[in-house]
Amino acid sequence: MLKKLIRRKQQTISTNLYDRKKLAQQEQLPNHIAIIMDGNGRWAKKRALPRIAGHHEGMMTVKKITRFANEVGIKALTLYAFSTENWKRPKLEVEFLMRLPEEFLGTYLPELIEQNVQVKMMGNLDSLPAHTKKAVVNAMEKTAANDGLILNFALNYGSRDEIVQAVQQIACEVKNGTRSADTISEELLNDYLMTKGLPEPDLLIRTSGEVRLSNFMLWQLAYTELWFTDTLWPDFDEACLMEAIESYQKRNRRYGGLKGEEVK
Ligand code: V07
Repeated sequence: MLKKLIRRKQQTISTNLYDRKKLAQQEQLPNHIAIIMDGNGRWAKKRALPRIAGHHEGMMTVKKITRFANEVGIKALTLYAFSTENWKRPKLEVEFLMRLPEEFLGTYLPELIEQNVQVKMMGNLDSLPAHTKKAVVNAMEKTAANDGLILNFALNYGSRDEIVQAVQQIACEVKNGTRSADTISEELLNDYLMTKGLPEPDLLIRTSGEVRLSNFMLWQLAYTELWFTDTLWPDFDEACLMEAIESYQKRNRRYGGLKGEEVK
């Protein structure tokens, strides 16, 4: 009896989610969602588990959310997996984190290929351990021709670093005479950032109750809707993502009568 009730409850939940998904698809969806996946350590601490258990659970959430975003019809999903600051963490924790891309891709790459997902990276890949770099480069190569969801991982990424390296490249061209300073524009800078070719995020999600950007996509988030939740990343699920999308659509509806420029 209890089992039956539980099953019925689960069915209601999934039906609701199904309906909400269909409803959301009738409106303008955010093309590009970026997520700061915070709260993995706190999730583990609450359960008296080591921090790495939280990171591992967080990786499972990445799979779940990628699948769902693809089903909904999101065009690009950028996930902040490792910041340039994260090297300061204890050595064993960093070593564990650097194994996660391999583990993730080892079990999930065939499904990503099958689902037509294109894997991309932004960040400095050259200073990653060789085994990590090999796994992510292989995933990018194997999915390069796919034209479904773009799954963009920020790995060893920092936004100020990104802007500095773009400016350095442009300055070099000015210095050696291949470019004149008056050709420097927002569009040009876009072309030198690691998000070249990607649309700007329409929606930024940060989990775990922190309300700051932590050096993430500072240039690209200029006009992005921001959505914060107290939910810890390992507890984040399909219903949470739907809630964020619905909130984005509600805000968009409110601005419905305005032209693009006025919205900005
Ligand atoms: C990491 C799990 C998610 C929460 C945030 C911290 C821990 C997936 C990846 C990954 C990266 C590249 C790639 C495939 C998967 C990952 C790191 C940490 C370093 F091609 N999750 N995840 N990478 N966490």
